[in-house]
Amino acid sequence: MRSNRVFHAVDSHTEGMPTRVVTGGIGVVPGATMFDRRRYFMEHLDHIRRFLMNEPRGHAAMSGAILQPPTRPDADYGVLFIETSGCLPMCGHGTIGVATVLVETGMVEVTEPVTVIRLDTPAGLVVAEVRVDDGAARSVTLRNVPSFALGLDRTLKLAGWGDIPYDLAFGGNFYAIVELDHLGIPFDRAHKNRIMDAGLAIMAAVNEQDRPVHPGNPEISGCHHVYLAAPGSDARHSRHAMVIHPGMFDRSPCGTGTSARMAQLHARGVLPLHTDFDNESFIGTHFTGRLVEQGELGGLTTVTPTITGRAWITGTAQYHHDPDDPFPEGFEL
Ligand code: PYC
Repeated sequence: MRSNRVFHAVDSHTEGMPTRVVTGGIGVVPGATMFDRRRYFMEHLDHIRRFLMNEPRGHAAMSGAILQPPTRPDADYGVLFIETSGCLPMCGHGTIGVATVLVETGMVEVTEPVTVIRLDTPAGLVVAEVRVDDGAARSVTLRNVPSFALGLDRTLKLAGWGDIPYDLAFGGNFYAIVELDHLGIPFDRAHKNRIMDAGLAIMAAVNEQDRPVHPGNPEISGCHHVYLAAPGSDARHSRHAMVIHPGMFDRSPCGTGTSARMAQLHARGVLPLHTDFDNESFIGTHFTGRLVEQGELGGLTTVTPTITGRAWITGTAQYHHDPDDPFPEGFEL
């Protein structure tokens, strides 16, 4: 075996969605904060993301998290979230995967029945409470960053579909939220190609006609996620298909998407604080969300969500770079 670089990883899935937790091989990314490190990584080290996420080592729906020393004294680990489309400021399913891996590999001191892990993410401090029973991480509840509805009842001009009503909300990433009924497509995996085409068309139209910008950090902008709500969804239980740039479905119920959906429902006056919200993914897996605090940012009402979900370790791996490999950065098909 010949290799001139090796990355160590613990692979996991959170309610169906992979998180490749990179535990070694990268070193400390320069930057005073995790947001600075994310920027540095995107500008100088993005080939590592492509190596780890793209085929043949990953796949079109691959997702991961790079562990780092924290940049703040109140955190246990720093995290950079990576996927095939780039580096996210925050990722809910990824946080649940990271917390599960840290507990089950003993990379943090484990206490039962709850181990608290403080993660320094590009979007801010995220605290994860892991319910541990007999050494096993049974579920993770994370307290996400403040979330908000940026706009309700907006209209998109969508070629081939006409005028489509949508809401825009933030839950760590920006989400366009659209009722599938308005597109006339059944909520059925047999129609996944039509759902994907519609989601990508909505994403492109939002970025062209109404590109969202975070009021507290203009470097967080653009819409890469579209939440297509199934008929019959309400403020207690919502089923959806989540279309993610450049063209995949979230397999999990999407932590930042659940947060954005709850912020939207709260802004609509139908989801009060301290009320359970069940968000169901396209493959039928669940996160439970709750809004626990209200605040204000740039004139907008914010809500702080907690998200509870489960993850499982699927393997441990070393990913080698053979100097003769014709695909040192993988490929997308
Ligand atoms: O769980 O927040 C999430 C997420 C974002 C993209 C894929 N999953």
